[in-house]
Amino acid sequence: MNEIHFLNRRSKLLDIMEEGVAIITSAPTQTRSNDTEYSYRQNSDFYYLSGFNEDNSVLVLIKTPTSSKTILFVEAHNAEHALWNGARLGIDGARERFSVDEVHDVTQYFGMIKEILREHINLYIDLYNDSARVIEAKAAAQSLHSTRGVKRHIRSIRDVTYLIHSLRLIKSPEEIETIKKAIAITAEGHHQAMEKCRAGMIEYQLQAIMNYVFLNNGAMSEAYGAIVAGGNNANTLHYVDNRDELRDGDLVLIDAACEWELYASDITRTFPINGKFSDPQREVYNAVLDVQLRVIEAIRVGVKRDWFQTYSEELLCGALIKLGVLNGELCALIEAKEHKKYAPHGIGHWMGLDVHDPCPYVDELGESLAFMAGMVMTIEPGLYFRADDESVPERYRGIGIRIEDNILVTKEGYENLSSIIAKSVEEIELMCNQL
Ligand SMILES: [Mn+2]
Repeated sequence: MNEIHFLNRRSKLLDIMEEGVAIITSAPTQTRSNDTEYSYRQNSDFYYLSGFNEDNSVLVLIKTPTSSKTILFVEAHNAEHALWNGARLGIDGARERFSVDEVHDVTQYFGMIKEILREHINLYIDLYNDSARVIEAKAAAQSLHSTRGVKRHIRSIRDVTYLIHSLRLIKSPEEIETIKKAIAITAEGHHQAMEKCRAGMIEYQLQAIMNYVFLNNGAMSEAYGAIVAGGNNANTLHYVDNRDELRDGDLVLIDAACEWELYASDITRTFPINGKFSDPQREVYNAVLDVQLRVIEAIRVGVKRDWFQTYSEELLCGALIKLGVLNGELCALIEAKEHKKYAPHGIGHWMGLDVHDPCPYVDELGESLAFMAGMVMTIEPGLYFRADDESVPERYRGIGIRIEDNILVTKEGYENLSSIIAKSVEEIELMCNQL
């Protein structure tokens, strides 16, 4: 993504801030074991505003009644660090690459932030994730408060993330393109898993096939820990062991996707390990698919998210009645939340720089948000029938199915960004029997 996009985002944040200082910090590195680290993943908010991928950096936005200024603090180039870990961009490099007003060595941060805060009354930080640099800023504000001769003091500390997440809710055309790139690679991963799956393989071997496709196409990593769940394992919603054998006659549920330039995709497909749905599997599969298609069909600008959740629950409950899992009258069953036992999770979530984008679901008054063009959400209905659940007709026991696509709300209605991935019974059986 081009520097102009990051510049635009910073000016949008300055627009919705009141006068004051906003501090957004990079993610810390995380120790994996002893002296080795997890591969670095930037804080999504910091990346959204800076496009900068190094740790130990801070972005400061300053707004006065008449002007604004952006400052980026970065770690200076260091020969020792460069030898072991590769060169950092450094101060001159950052000045060249980023259109911020000033770039400084991060070692100057504490002294400079103290000078900056002398002039302001509002401080915007991540209230719920105090990083070392945020703690330093608070300490600077506190010491100014007890310094004689300082006329203005920080009087309110606000959450900057809420403002950033409100901006992140609506995706730009460039963000949509980036998400589409992630989905294109993920699609190939799912298709290869369908083609290469055989009874007797281990779940992690399907994960390995997908990860090969992700890395081989230049994606940096999975967007989240993959779920590869054969048979009854699909009924454990966050199953990530992925170490069981895939058995002939079972389904396998794969919830896995890659990240491209820090943007996520999030796709689930469920398919027969031997390439052919049994009758009971097809019945449940088509019930879930029908719900998914109808929910997607209802997406349009102006529909409230709450209505949409309710609608999907009605459809799932109706499907459970049709399958003979629930008996009774729809409204009464919904009222008693009887469907929740077999369809326990929500219909979907915002998706973007985070797989579960932390964007708001309600407005300032707590009212459910209505869909607007540019929002991206997952639609992922599922039905889960545990093998040991005697309340379920025997033919359906041990079947767990989820189908998940990534949907963009458009002016005209919606665009299914992942429509290229095999989904109908016919498409899936064809894909499974390619090789
Ligand atoms: Mn999801």
